[in-house]
Amino acid sequence: MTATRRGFLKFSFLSSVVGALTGVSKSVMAAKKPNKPIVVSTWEHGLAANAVAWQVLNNHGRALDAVEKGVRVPEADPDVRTVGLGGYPDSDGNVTLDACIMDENMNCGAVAYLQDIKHPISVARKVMEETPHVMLVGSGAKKFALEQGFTSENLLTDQSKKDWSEWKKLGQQKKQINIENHDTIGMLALDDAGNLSGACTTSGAAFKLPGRVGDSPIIGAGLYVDNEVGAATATGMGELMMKTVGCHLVVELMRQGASPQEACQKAVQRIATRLDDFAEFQVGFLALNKAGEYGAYCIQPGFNYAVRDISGEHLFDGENLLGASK
Ligand code: SD4
Repeated sequence: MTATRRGFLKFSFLSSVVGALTGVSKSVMAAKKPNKPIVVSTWEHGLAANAVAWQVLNNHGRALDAVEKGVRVPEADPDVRTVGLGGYPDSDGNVTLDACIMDENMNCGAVAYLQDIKHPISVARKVMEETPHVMLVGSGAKKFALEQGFTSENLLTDQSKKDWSEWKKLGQQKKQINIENHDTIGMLALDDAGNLSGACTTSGAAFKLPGRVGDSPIIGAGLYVDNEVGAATATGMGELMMKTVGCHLVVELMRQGASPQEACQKAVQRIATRLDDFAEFQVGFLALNKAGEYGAYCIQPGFNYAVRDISGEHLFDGENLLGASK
């Protein structure tokens, strides 16, 4: 047996013993050198967002700065229809935004039902850094944003107004299941220093009941980061993630040894075994661990996610429960 092979076997044996003792995933142990820096995010618009996050990461910047800067890209893009400017309004025609952010030290900040402020993620970061609280909502969140120097602007674009008027004309009573209107961005990053952070921002379910808040600003439901283990974010019909505290579940599954891919799959399976109506909705989970390994899983075909690391930029279809990938 060659020395290299003996060395490898010894490493594998030690890895499995240490893994068994500490509960650290085999895949984490197997990765000798973490794949860092790396950023992952939901949907195709994640490509442009990742590109901006990558500039921060590639310059040895902090994951927290990367995810904030990254998700500001779709927030400012009127063509991304369920985030920030140009997002679909609620059933009364008001654009209301939800967002949260979490760093490597368990610090987190969130805003919900925020109106007229284009970058809810940056307000969420201010809540995290400038207040003793985790979440501000509605008029209080807006007042805080204005005090922090954010400007008030109309976020209802002509296109969104038109779509809302048509929706009203059709007299659609049933809230949309978010299979088509799914542009929430959740982003996770691992920086050069080996620290994880995440961000999630959305205008929520299109034409939602006024006052409705989904999973995206709820720590544990739409986003969770534990710097010892990994991070997860979600997209789709928020009520399902809220009922199962989905992203916290994904991170805890990784803590128990699941790879990011397995953890996302198990979390979707939990939804499928607990919630009778799950097949009417889309839910997609995306996860990243400390080794820079990532994975995703969803209920319906159609969910994709963007990855940027030293190997370049990639767009992958998420594996799904109910059908083949598109
Ligand atoms: C929500 N999860 O408000 C958000 C919507 C979403 O892709 O993710 N759309 O329920």
